[in-house]
Amino acid sequence: MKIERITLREIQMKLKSPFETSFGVVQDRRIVLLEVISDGVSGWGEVTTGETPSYNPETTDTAWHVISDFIAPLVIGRCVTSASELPALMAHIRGHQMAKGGLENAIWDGEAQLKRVPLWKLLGGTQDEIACGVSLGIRENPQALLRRVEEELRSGYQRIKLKIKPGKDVDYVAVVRKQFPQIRLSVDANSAYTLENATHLRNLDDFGLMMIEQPLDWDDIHAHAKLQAQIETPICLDECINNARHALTAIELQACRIINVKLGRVGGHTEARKVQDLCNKLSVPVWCGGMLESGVGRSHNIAMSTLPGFTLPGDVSASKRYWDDDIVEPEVEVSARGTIRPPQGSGIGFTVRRDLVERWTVRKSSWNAKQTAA
Ligand code: OSB
Ligand code: MG
Repeated sequence: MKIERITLREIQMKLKSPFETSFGVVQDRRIVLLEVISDGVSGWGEVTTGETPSYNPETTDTAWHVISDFIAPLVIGRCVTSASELPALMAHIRGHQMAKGGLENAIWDGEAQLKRVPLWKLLGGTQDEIACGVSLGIRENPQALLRRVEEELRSGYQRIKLKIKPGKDVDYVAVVRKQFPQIRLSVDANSAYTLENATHLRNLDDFGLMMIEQPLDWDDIHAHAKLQAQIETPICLDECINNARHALTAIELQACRIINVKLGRVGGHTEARKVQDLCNKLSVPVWCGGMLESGVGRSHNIAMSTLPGFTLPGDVSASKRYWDDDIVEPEVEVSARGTIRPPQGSGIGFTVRRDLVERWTVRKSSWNAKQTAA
């Protein structure tokens, strides 16, 4: 495959309602999309950075900079036999996994189309129906949260994840658990606590949670090992795991019992596949996390979720939970039993709505391979 053209753009999309986590509130998304033409075929990828460096160090603007100044000039005009060669090509660029992942995933989409297979099958996916959960932002009070939980359960979602932070944790979980003793329930702290809070966090052990996600510092695997030894609730790492080596470290140190895989955070499908493969071999369940993606990122998440290690419901939910209009056709829909069937069409299996993408684009940049004699 020759990488013939790269188009980088930023689009702005407004979430239907503000989403609050322990690190802040977001409603106006600034999403970076990549379209890569390989051998005449167009593939799409999404850079899953936040607008601010509060979840991890990357942002919309750092991704724009790194792709414009380093990644696009490096890969334009290159010939590769598979998208899986991209990580090695970009290895001397340290970090910036989300920027790299957006590009690599666009090439995966193109590769699958050239091979006329669905991306999920090209990746080695085996599940033709994936289980979906939802992530609920922090609310003003437990009653408001309860109303949201009821709504999502009525839609069929198989697992409810509550965002928590100090002062809005145990009481909120208690109210939800009392009303719904049987549901699969988990919490996500996005690094809002320290080891000194271990005694407080132990109160969560009363609620039969599936997991507590990333309670401690975003880059501190060691501290999570210390906490896991003091609480019964399984720890799931999100922010801490940027590659398969980190996953191995965390598992061997017993810092977690579950891992959340995000395509952007680990740098694309190639590394995500390694993480799930390692975890599968070591019997550590994984699930697909979300980053409030548009339909493009969501479609890649669906493909990844079909891999054999993804045994727990992911944060992969319907387009209509986030957007009035999504940029893919058909929109991502979730069945009444809380599942998504990956599409049968080639590539990501969703069509990008170019009219909407164009309308919402606020900046755009392109690179073209030099013409070479055939
Ligand atoms: O920690 O999983 C997280 C959103 C933005 C940043 C971090 C996280 C999240 C979510 C939302 O939990 C997942 C989604 O519905 O896309
Ligand atoms: Mg998380």
